[in-house]
Amino acid sequence: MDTTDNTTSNITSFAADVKEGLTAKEKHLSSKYFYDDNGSRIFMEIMKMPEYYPTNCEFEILSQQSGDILDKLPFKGKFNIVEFGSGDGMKTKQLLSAFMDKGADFTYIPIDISQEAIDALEKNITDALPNITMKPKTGDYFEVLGELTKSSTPNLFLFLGGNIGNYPREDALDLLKKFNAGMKTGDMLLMGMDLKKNPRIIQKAYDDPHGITKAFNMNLLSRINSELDADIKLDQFDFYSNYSPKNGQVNSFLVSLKQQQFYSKVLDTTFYFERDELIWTELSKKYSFDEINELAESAGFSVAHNFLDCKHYFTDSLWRK
Ligand code: AVJ
Repeated sequence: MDTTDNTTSNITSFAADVKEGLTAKEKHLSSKYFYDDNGSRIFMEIMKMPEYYPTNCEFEILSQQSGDILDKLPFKGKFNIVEFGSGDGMKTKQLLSAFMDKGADFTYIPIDISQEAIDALEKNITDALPNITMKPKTGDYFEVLGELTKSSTPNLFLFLGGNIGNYPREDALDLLKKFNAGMKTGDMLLMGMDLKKNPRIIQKAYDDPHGITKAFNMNLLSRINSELDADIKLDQFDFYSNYSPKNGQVNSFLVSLKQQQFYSKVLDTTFYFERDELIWTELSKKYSFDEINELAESAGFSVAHNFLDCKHYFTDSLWRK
């Protein structure tokens, strides 16, 4: 799900980040730690909720407009489709299948840090598309990027799902500049980005009535209990999420319901909370088209086309280096 870390994230960086984040003046835990096995399962539940529109919107775009996406690519012959953080491939399958129907000559290279995720994806894709040429890679995005620039084959990079929204502006720019540095002139990037829209729609997607997003956040505390041998009382924390239409940000928090403390044996540290003290867990940024253009240009790209769902909630934004 994330570019740098996920289920296989090593205990040391999780431990160090928990210690830093929960002793900071404004407490925080990174959303990249949502996605252990349990968290990934909860995220799949989120994607099935009617309130969580991004999945359906992007599925619609890729089911209905992949032919148009192919038409916008400037490539003459063979090309690679390189995917960062591919998940279960349900949405990507739509694009790959449309490209194959249109006779495109490509190699599909999904990259993920988790071998388990890559194995599942490979089976899922080859079952549906037995004729596909697929060369999955496990490892760090940027190591793989380095290898790809050495070959003269042009690349279409996929960064779907709206993951870029989890990065604060400076971090998003850093990441996109690194992508850019790993690309050749003429290479393309298709980026899923969630758009600004009626604030009630967004609010409901992140503060759902089923409590699934709450469970997703609470999983961070469960991870601390099990991986860092801690004694957090889960029922003494609540979840709060808020969309601000002024800055386009959904910010999510865990809230300490009373003055309390917990102890982690692994960290040999006691952590203290005031009543109503917040732990910031996630940013999920929503964009305007002006912001998309500005972000693309700041990172060295130009926007070739925005592919929108019928409600105009979400864009797969096609960028050219
Ligand atoms: C997977 C990062 C796109 O920000 O919408 C869903 C994660 N968080 N509900 C998002 C998420 C709360 C999701 N991304």
